[in-house]
Amino acid sequence: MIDASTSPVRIEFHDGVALVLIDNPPVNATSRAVRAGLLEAVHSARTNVAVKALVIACEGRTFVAGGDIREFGKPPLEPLLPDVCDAIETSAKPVVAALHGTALGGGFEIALACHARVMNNDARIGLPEVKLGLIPGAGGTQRLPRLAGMRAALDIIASGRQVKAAEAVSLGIADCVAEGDLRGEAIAVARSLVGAPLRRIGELATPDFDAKAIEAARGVIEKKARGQISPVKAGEIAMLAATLPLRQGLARERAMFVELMGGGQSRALRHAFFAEREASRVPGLENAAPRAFESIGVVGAGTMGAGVAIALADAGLRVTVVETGAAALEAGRARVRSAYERQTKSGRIDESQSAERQARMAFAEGLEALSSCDLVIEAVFEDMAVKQALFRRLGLIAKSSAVLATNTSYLDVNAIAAASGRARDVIGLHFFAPANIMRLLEIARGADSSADAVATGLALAKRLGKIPVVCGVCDGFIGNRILAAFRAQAEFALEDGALPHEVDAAMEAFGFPMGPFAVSDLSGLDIAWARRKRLEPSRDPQTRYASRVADRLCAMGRLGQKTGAGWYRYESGERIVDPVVTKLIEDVSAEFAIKRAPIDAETIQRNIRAAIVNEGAKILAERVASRALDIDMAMIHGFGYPPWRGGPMFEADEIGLPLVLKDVEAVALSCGRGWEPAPLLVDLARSNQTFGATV
Ligand code: 3H9
Repeated sequence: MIDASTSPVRIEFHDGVALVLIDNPPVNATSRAVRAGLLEAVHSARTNVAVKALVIACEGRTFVAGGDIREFGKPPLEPLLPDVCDAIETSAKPVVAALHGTALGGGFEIALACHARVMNNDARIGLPEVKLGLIPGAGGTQRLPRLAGMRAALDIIASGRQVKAAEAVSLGIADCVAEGDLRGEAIAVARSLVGAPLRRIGELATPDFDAKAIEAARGVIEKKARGQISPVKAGEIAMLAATLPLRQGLARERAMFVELMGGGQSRALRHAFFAEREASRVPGLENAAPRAFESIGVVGAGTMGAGVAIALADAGLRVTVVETGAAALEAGRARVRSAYERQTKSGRIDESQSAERQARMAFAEGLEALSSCDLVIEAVFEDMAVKQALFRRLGLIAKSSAVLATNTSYLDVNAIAAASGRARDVIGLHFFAPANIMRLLEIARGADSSADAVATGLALAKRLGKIPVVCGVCDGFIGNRILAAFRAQAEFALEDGALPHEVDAAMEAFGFPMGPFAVSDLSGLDIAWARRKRLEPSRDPQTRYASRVADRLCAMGRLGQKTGAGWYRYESGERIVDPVVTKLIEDVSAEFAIKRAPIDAETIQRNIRAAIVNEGAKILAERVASRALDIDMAMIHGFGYPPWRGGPMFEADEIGLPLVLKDVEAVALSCGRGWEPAPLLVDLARSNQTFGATV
């Protein structure tokens, strides 16, 4: 018997309809108490003659958003959700789901067990289990294909995407959209079902799906999954709905759910889920209140500045973009306009949204236009003298409560802050291009940055829907510093025996969306070249230099896709392996007496991975990052590290290397004196980064 005073599920009676209300903040996840409460509600309705029908609804911001992820990986506690769903579906009295917010995972599965679904206009449904390395485990894979057809179900299940109410109705998933009072309308629907034969999804005919279509669908899912298991398994199990009776299908679903729950990919994705949320809770900043911001200034309307301005306007903020001259300003305005045109053309937003967002932007010449802004973000040319001159003026022009942020990728935030004369107001806000798309936002905390200025950066990230990673000041912060170590390994591989397309293929097989050389061609080789030239005087001659080939490509004018050639050649947008580059690489190897030998994909992956982890360990040891999870988030959200691996530091911990990464002192020791090579990874910090070739 459930204690009604403590249960998160209670019942209200509305003239023959039992309104079952789940109240389990923050997102009404199906914890054990919720499952028990729901089951009890369905059972008690069975014997209560006064109850003719039931409606399941939720208090708070959303309908049930899924199984309780905090319970995952622990021994399952009864009653299990599939049994609760079973009790709902087999109920002799009609049960209707009233959906608001996001009915996800187990929440949507509860709704699928009901005999009808009523949605709020702005509600969404979805089965995001694949994003946690799982498949739906409470009937979703078997009921959704029966309800919406195999094609739509496969798309929803394997992608994990959220479906809006209008689409849900058009796919037959929702019975109707409530026009006003959701619960009232759901109660009316429930009443209308009393006495009529109930439509149980589990009893619907199995969906049509021919073998050829199955094969094609499997291929599409596999390609998109890029090494992630759960979308492929989710697709396979959902396809069983076409051939197996419900009970057998459910049993197969449950077995796969349990198997994946115990696997490494789900562990990694669960780590990523919680790390994403933990990233904004920075130790030491718990009591720091962000400064208020509504109006934001952006200095510079180049690619980065325009992208930042778009991200801000998209989030409903007022933006003033400034440039130095009329021509630059007009070019910036055109850049923003064409970005919005692309978005409307592709259907991401409609004309009125585009107009509304652009109406929030003002363009002005001269910094004086920023005097009333709450926050100013600088995105000008990457040059210390230029940035310092700018901050000197901003320090005087910006209002005293304003936060001043630099979007520098590599320069010393402390030196920029000092120029402003008000270093406590200055932070780094490092966006990644395209700034309106990429989710990572590095927030660099200078030596004198005040806690409330950093908290303002965190609040901005939340407003923009970005993942914030707070870091200290160093060359490249977290992300670009690790990228440099990654790229160095990739370039050593070339000199030692591999070719760009082999390295790219190895890293794509590892799970990166694009290999490092393809990325380099896409973003252009010139920025890194300029940086190398800047750092040349301080380069340690004892350390192996990675970019001899890259330097020569740049000198040849091969700056990547924009010049039609870089690490590859480009013809009609197609990437082609170029014999000129192969010859150049072989010449460089010969010139430096490096005996080339083939390098297999596994070795390339292992060494690049080791370089990333080693650099991450140093970053922790130097306290540039305060937690390993910040490094994982930077790599996943800024650099395409496969999320199903959980990030490099999580992965290193999983395989027992480097031992105690979270313990900064131990990392400092291991970095300084070297740790024993682990079975999978080698310590490249000690071996001077070679692939074992003769150097
Ligand atoms: C599943 O359902 C399996 C079933 O098929 C089978 C079972 C047998 N559990 O994201 P937010 C917490 S798999 C526990 O910041 P938003 C979250 O950690 C599950 N906790 O809010 C955070 O806590 P804190 C399928 C959860 O408004 C707080 O809620 N479902 C869960 O930006 C607020 O979260 C999913 O994968 C959970 N399921 O976004 C849905 N969900 O404040 C995952 C959230 O301590 N959740 N929390 O950091 C989401 O996508 C978003 O949270 C949601 C709200 C869209 C719901």
